[in-house]
Amino acid sequence: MNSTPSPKPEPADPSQLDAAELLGRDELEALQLTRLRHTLAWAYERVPMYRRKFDESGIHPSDLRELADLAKFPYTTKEDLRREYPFGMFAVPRSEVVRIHASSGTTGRPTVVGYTGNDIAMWASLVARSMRASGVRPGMIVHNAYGYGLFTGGLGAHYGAEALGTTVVPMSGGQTEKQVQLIQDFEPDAIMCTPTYLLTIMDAMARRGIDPRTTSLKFAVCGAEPWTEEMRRELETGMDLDACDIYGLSEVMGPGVAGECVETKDGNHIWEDHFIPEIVDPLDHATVLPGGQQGELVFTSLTKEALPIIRYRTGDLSSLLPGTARPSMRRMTRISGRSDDMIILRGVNLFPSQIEEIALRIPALSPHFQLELTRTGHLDEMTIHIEPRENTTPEDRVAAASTLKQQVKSYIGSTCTVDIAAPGSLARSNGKLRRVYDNRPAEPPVRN
Ligand code: DLL
Repeated sequence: MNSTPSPKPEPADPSQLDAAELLGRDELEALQLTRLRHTLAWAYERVPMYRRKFDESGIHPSDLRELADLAKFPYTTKEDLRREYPFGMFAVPRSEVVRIHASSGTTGRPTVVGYTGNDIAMWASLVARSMRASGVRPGMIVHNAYGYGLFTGGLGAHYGAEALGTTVVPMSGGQTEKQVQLIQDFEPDAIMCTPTYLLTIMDAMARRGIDPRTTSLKFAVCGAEPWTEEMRRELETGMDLDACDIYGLSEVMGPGVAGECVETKDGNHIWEDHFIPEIVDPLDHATVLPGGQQGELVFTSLTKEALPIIRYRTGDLSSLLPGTARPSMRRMTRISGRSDDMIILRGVNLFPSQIEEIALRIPALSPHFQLELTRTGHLDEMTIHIEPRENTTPEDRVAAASTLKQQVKSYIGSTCTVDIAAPGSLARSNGKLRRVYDNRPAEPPVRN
């Protein structure tokens, strides 16, 4: 059990890294070009949708001479995948597909993805790589609280944990009391779950009289939803562990497209030996933006067999930065939000993560909040329902509400109402937390 603060986390020994993590940028790009040529041809020859789209754009896989030529190929969207529901995107006979996953698909058909045995092995190796970067080592016990099932989180993390050589506890999401019990009993070194679910577990421990800083947990590998540096601090100090980010999406593979290094904690390194990232203008999609600029992340797979994905528009807003702990692999900045999660309030664009960032800097406020959007007449309104920290006085809470309102106005430019909710009254996360409740009528207001 930890009783003193953890020492500074150690980077992985270079001898334990995958060979590709140590390549120079030129060698990496040469590998990317070879793999990209193969993938474009593979997709064109085997998936009618790609053949049609390439032909319509007047482009052929043989037109790829250098990596920059990728920008001449058409994008793939979620709509393309939905149209091919269920198995039209597969580049191998269905009998060679060993696993199916699907997105939750809150609206419309879900998107279905498939994997060959090689795809599963590649995916497991990249989740293992991400976990190792985040401090997890062979021989550790890993408590996996990502949901098992069609969601890629549970099984993706599970296979990665096995590939790394850890002992995995396949807990899945939910049953929070049982999670707390098993963490007490099995003494895992690491936990994998969404950041908001880790918060739920942390609170459940405290409710049971367990100091969350005294458990065996030393590392958390959190992803699947946006979170902020403020949330990282909340989890790390509240549980005395190192929390790193992990990114991915089912259409591109699942968790492990990119992972964060524990020694630098400066954003996810994209595993560029398997995926090429681009940032494009989220409005016109025509322009590929240079390094450092914020836009929509687009990914191309380089080694996938069952579902090669070419220039997939993720809807996630980020920017690309040079590598640090893995110098040849670029990093992506934290996802500020998905383009479709963006709230447009009286002409101002905002993301729930911006509210998280501001609220968590106010000592009397907890990380438990929801955003409710309503419309009165022609005016959109946002109410932030947020729980206070325990042991705060009614005066602290009133003052915190007014600070939050002021700071949302000055940092984001939106006027809002703040409702200090009763402690424990807001829905808790079981996985990906829903932050926004949009109760505005479907029709946009008439503009003068
Ligand atoms: O959420 C895969 C995953 C599982 C990633 C476990 C990490 C850990 P989907 O359900 O297809 O796949 O959702 C993908 O989730 O496009 C992002 O909007 C969001 N997302 C995933 N990871 C992060 C992250 C999984 N680290 C969608 N930060 C993506 C912010 C994330 N958003």
